[in-house]
Amino acid sequence: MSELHTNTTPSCHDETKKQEQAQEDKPKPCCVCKPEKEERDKCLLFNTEADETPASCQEFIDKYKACMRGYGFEV
Ligand SMILES: [Cu+2]
Repeated sequence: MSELHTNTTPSCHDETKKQEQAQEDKPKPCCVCKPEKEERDKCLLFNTEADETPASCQEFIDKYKACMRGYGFEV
């Protein structure tokens, strides 16, 4: 099991726990980069007036993407 999970909320993806154990070396996207994701989501939440991505949020988006890529996820 991933140590990344010890700091996360328990409801993250309980129903997929068995699958996760089968691929321990690849964490779930919802288990990683949580602070980055939170910042990004917060930013987007407060900038909903435009359809396109607010430029002020781009740095958070990039940070999140870079983090996810570090775990092998393409965002
Ligand atoms: Cu998770």
